Amino acid sequence: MPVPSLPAELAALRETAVSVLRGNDLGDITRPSPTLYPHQWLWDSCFIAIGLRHLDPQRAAAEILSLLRGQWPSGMIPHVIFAETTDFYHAGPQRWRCDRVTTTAGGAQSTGVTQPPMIAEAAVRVGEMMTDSARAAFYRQLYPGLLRFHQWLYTERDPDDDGLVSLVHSWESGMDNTPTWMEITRPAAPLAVRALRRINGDDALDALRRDSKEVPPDERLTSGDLFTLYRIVRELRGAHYDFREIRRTIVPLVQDVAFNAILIRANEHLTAIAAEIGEVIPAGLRRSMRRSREAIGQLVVDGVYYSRDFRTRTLLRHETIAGLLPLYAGVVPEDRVDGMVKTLTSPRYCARFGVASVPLDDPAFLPRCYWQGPVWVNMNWLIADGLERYGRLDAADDLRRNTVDVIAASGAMYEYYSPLDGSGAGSNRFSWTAALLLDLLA
Ligand code: 9WN
Repeated sequence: MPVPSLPAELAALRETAVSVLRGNDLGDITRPSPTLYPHQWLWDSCFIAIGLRHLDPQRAAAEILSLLRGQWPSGMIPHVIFAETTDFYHAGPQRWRCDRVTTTAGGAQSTGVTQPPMIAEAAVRVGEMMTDSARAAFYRQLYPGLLRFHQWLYTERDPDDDGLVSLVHSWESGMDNTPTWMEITRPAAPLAVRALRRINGDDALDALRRDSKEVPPDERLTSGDLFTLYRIVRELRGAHYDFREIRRTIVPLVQDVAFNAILIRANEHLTAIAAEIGEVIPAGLRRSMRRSREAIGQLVVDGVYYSRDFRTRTLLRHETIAGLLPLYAGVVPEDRVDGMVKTLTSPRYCARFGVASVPLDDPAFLPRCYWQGPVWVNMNWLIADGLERYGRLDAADDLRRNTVDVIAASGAMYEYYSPLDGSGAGSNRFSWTAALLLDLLA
């Protein structure tokens, strides 16, 4: 691929991004980070493919197709497919008892939950870089598995035909400790966690955690929250990952607004993929797709989109970056768009370095703590795409420029950045930051 002509500083940054992706390349999958995430993650691989397409479209297509190796007979595509590497990840195969449950059709070991369905978006972006015949071949390989995944999302996770699919773990949202999820998750804390915390405070719990060697623990989930997420994994396994059983347990069930927005957009792409290769989307799925576009309108109050508790159908009134993704889905009525643009470019969301994951005036806001405030490059990318879709080109350009600037300021591909001073945090050499930078510079 020809390298675009860039000023020297950006050309060097681009080289850094390329070297990060090469360093994290494990063959036909890319790990998100060399120090924190040694396996394949669903939505990471999609963002990674969107960047890799500028280097090697076939390799980018392989990144997407490799997700199908993990597909379960039910149609689910898991959020992590475990690589055969030394496992230093805190929620690896042992946490999921992969030795006892072989679940994927291809025999790969995986988690039992999914992640935002970015696959169709990534496939279309990669397809844009291919010849017509190569694209058709790629789509034909991908389509059957991708169709089953979208069907599974509705049949399994939207049992009452709401048009909104429910998530069973905050890891499925991709935004692990976002305040919306933590509030609904905390009541499921294990008894031992509550007892230990009462007797010895959080220090005793901190001593037990395994995930915080690379990153200061106060920049990640609290230990209590982490152990609660592990407990939910146990509950899900006990319920055989079957939604009809899960809904009878203590597992929090959320109609997550970001996940559903991404699904709505993915449905459009899946429809385009099917049309291109002469396939017809089954009528049942077409009905669900239509219902979703209408149902997301039930999540808005006073111009703000929220996630909803599946059991009580009450809105979880935490304003976060997740509520901005209906722009990306293209489901925001025109008369509401300017209000949302004003919000996301206001000091509340910071704007200088992109969009903060939690507004600065939220009591939960912490500038360097994971999904509790930092700016994430994938979120900026999705929101900029939505702004462009609505013709708000200046706002989209500003957001993209600010995203490149925040990466350029440190010269490093961090997992996330402080919205206050742009400092990098989390893992360095993080793949989707590198990949989406390549896309922004193309
Ligand atoms: C759990 C890999 C993943 C991202 C998520 C991010 C983080 C994992 C973790 O890392 O989640 O899936 O261990 O915290 O929140 O969005 O896909 O980069």
